[in-house]
Amino acid sequence: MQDDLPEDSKLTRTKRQWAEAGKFLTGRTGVDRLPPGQHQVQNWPVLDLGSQPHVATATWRLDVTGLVETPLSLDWAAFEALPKAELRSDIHCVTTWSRYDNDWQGVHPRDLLVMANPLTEASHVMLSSFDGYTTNLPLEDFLTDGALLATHWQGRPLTQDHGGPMRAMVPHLYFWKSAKWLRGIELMSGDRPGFWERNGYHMYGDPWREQRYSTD
Ligand SMILES: Nc1nc2c(c(=O)[nH]1)N[C@H]1C(S)=C(S)[C@@H](COP(=O)(O)O)O[C@H]1N2
Ligand SMILES: [Mo]
Repeated sequence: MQDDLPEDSKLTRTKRQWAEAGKFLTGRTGVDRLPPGQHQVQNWPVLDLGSQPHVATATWRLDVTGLVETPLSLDWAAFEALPKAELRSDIHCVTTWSRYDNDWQGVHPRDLLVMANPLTEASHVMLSSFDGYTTNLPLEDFLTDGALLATHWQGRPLTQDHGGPMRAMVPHLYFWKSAKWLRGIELMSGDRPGFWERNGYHMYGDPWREQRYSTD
């Protein structure tokens, strides 16, 4: 037997990458799939600050600013020209509902951010939205395979109430980190609280560690 299989062999590395990626798979069954304190819903609740801005694609823009070599300001056509991705994820909202098997289409944040040439100091992002909402997360989390700048849900364009024409979707964090009607992405050299984070919510928000509030 190969009990001396090297730690860094190609095979071991590949398997390890699969295992790490498996953290974000949604194919798990049973209690493992539902984070602590959550319950499953079949509908898709709408949560916002009381306004659902109408954002026409004709005037839509997405800005990438802050610690980047090449600031970007894309119109809808430029955004549509980026490579498309599809993925399935579970939603976990801090208000305790979880919704399984959401099929999304959109653009991976990393496929956009690579064009902006982030500076090495950039460690976090602030997402800001057309309704004035903001939320913060580590750049690394925003660049994961699971994250999306989502334009479609279950095969249809994202409706206005759920953040259409485009929203962030970061399924491994509580859903308040997934800014609807996304308008801007600012790269920062440290963490800074967004709207809910200033109002008692956790700076990171991992549903599996039940990081709901800043006191957790
Ligand atoms: N722009 C914006 N994005 C937002 C919010 C908001 O009020 N404004 N609410 C957040 C919260 S608290 C949640 S739980 C989810 C809700 O998304 P949904 O309405 O599509 O379920 O959006 C998040 N993104
Ligand atoms: Mo939420």
